[in-house]
Amino acid sequence: MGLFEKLKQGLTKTARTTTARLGGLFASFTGANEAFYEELEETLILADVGAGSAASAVDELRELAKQRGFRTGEEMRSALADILTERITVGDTALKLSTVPSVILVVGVNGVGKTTTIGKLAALYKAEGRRVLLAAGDTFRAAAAEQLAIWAERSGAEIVRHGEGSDPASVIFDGCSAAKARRSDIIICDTAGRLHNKSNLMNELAKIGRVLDRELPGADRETLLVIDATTGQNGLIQAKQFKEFAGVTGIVLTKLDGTAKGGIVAAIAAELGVPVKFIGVGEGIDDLVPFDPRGFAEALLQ
Ligand SMILES: Nc1nc2c(ncn2[C@@H]2O[C@H](COP(=O)(O)OP(=O)(O)O)[C@@H](O)[C@H]2O)c(=O)[nH]1
Ligand SMILES: [Mg+2]
Repeated sequence: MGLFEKLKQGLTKTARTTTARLGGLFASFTGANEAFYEELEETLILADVGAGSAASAVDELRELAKQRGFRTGEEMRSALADILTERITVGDTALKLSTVPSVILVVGVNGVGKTTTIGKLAALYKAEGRRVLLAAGDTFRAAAAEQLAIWAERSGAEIVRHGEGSDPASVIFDGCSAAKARRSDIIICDTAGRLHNKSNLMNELAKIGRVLDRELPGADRETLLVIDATTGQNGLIQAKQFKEFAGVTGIVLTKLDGTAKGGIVAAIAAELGVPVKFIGVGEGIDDLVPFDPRGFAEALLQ
């Protein structure tokens, strides 16, 4: 299956709800009037595009329609696809992993799909022929390292893990040593999404950051914040909290297959100014799609 098909498949729920309405709106288009724009804005808000983003996207479309004298629903649809594409294009969607080793640090609250995403990323890079090492930095629950070990086996990656309750930063330290000794191309660090309280979590992540700075100076590092799309606007609030603490370089938006609100991508990209780099569209090892703003906007409005 091609990436665009995967993307479309992942957005099935969004498409069924939103596209049904948008499709009807564009198909029965007889002329740009206020009722049309109002319904369009409402539909975008229902898809979780965010009230501010929806309003400004519709304003832009209104202006453009006036200037260019759009007459057909297809002209409107295609102009809206351009507008949404521009809004969700906020930076490079590719990961920068050019040093050996390079680091991917994966952060986010509990249950959003961090460990699963790491498994999918490991498989992706292994398929490109790279040596991948996973560091089991979520020591909060014994099951967490166990789950990561299963993904390591599935993807053919190596893993460094310690026992439950051990210091996450020391797991990362050992991961760095192992990566250097084994000449791994990419070390992917898992982290806990829950500690005793939020400031503990942020302190722990800062400590991990310092270990990486010290042990792998000059290494390319991507800090990916994982957000569960089904949590809608709550995910956006989490993202703001995480973004405050550290250099989040990209977002992975998971579980897009399980929501009718795929428009959250637009809200996240526009409001955080951090690029969405991957989207998760299922629980399987292949269900991670590099994010493509144009493809996404087209799939949303197909
Ligand atoms: N449907 C769906 N489920 C996902 C996706 N990503 C993760 N999950 C599921 O979400 C649950 C939590 O995932 P996990 O990786 O353990 O989250 P973590 O606590 O952040 O490490 C698991 O049941 C995963 O299978 C996705 O893209 N789509
Ligand atoms: Mg986990």
